[in-house]
Amino acid sequence: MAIKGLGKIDQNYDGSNLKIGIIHARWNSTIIDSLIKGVLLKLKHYGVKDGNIFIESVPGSFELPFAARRFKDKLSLEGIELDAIIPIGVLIKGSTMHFEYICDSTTNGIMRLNDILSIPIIFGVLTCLTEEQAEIRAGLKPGLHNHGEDWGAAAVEMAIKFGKDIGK
Ligand code: RBF
Repeated sequence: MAIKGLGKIDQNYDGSNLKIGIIHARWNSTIIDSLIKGVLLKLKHYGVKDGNIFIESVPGSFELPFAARRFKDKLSLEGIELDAIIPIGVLIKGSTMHFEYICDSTTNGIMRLNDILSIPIIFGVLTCLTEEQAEIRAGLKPGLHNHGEDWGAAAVEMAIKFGKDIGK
């Protein structure tokens, strides 16, 4: 099975001035942990400092859009202005209709945040038919690509190209 990534990055980005928020669900935590590792690997690769990475968790993916918005507000009150947020969730199809509803509301919620907030909100949600599919996409099997890395790279690129500091 071909696991595609973002392709070759178009510039060598310097993320050393960026502040990035990661908000993750706790459902399917083994897979989530691997995706977070992938995100952190790429953020660090682009020079984002440890102290400029802010991590918070929520129970499940449904909570991600609301929490991402409030997370930004909360940090803002502390004088921390995020440049991008990466919400991370793993949805695995079960025997109820919950999968469809949660996928739909989470995806729409994250998309709407991109309109509401002035910073890029990355789509760090896996929607999988099986646990094995999710493990493959999270790079939990040897030699496979971890999609978390793509989300880290996308956050840096989007924050630099289209983030809150454009035109300053
Ligand atoms: N949250 C996830 O992040 N991934 C899931 O696969 C997932 N499946 C769920 C299946 C059912 C039947 C229910 C009731 C909830 C599920 N949730 C899942 C949790 C959901 O995102 C949310 O945290 C809870 O519904 C509380 O608002």
